[in-house]
Amino acid sequence: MNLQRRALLFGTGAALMLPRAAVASPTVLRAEPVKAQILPVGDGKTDMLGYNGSTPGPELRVRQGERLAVRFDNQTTDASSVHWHGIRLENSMDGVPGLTQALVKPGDSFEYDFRTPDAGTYWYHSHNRSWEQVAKGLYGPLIVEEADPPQVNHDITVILDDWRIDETGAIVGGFGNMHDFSHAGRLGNYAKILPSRDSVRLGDRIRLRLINTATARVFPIRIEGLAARVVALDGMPLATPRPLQDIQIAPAQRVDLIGDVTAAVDFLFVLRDDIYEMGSLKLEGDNTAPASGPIEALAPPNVMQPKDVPDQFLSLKMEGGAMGGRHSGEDIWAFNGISGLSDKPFASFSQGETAVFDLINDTSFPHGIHLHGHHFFEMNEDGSLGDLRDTTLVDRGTSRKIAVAFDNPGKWLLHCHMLGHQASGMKTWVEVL
Ligand SMILES: [Cu+2]
Repeated sequence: MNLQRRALLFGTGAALMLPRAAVASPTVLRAEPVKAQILPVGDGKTDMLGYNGSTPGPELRVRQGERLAVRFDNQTTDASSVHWHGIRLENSMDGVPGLTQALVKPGDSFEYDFRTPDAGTYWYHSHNRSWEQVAKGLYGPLIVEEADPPQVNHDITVILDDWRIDETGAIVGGFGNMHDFSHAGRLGNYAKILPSRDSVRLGDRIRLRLINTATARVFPIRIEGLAARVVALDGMPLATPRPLQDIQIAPAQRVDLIGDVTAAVDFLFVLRDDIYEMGSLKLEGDNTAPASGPIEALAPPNVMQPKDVPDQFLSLKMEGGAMGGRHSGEDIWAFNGISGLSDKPFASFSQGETAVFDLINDTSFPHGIHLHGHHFFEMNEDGSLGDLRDTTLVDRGTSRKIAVAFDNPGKWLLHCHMLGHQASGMKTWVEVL
């Protein structure tokens, strides 16, 4: 499906602002039907799902090490659950129906209560029928603040999303159709940013927390008007901030930037033969006392390092889909010939064990592989440890090794975060004993 050029080229002023926690994070997250202004103001509103009256749901903010206690109240007509993406939390709070908790039926509630060990940019989303519930709006940002946050004029959350929507603003149906599942997933025909504020001053130093909440879309993004460095990926600080270049951000991934505003900050979606404006932060005034020091690294992550010699070496082959080879799984997609969750885990680890996974993409589509409850290192060609992430994009016909130090006991999902792929077989689980 082609992107609607008219809808994408809406320019400035039409940004939907993210609802922001005013003082403290709410203690209830109520999933319910909402109306949202997804199309530009003046066009129709969209019937969606949200939390506490809005989609995205409220931005939850806690300090590193604090507990987040939220009662999830399901006021929708479908069973649901909440997954706290990227948080290394207790297994019983991970929000995966059938693996870590029971489904939360309509009218029922569930108490989530967990510690947030790592500062950074995270998000929460439905983990039941997620290809539909996330696409309809059941997600929101979760920000864990550093004990000593970097000095910036504004800390701005920027959600990137796309929707499959018609001219009247109605979400197009056909969730879970075979064509989407077997190809790239449910790609939207309309995309834009949802920033938590829509203006900055010339000379401001700002932090941007990019979150791709789309169910299938990989966004190649160019940001103009900002002299910035990348300071964190998937919540985890980089040892050395990197100069900002075009960013590829897969579903569920996050990128944190800190930079100085040199013009209106434009977010450009770079397609093969075209560039779309996804929105911008407009300029309002000058900062007469701009920050001048270098952009420094955030405090290093406190994640267990993998051993030099892994305890286990595992091969995880992504198979199936359209234009893919045969496999023995019973659904569209499979890992190592098995579709969906088996009774037995794909692998078991003792606490403290290191595993290296070779993620082999033997399909015609890219996949963003997400491990619950842990972060892992992408490994470089020479075997050294690269970026620390919770979701890694493996392009079609390529492979990537990741190294994981398994230190969090429980049953953890390992799946493709193109949510239609997950729904049609590309998922498994591991156990840490
Ligand atoms: Cu996939």
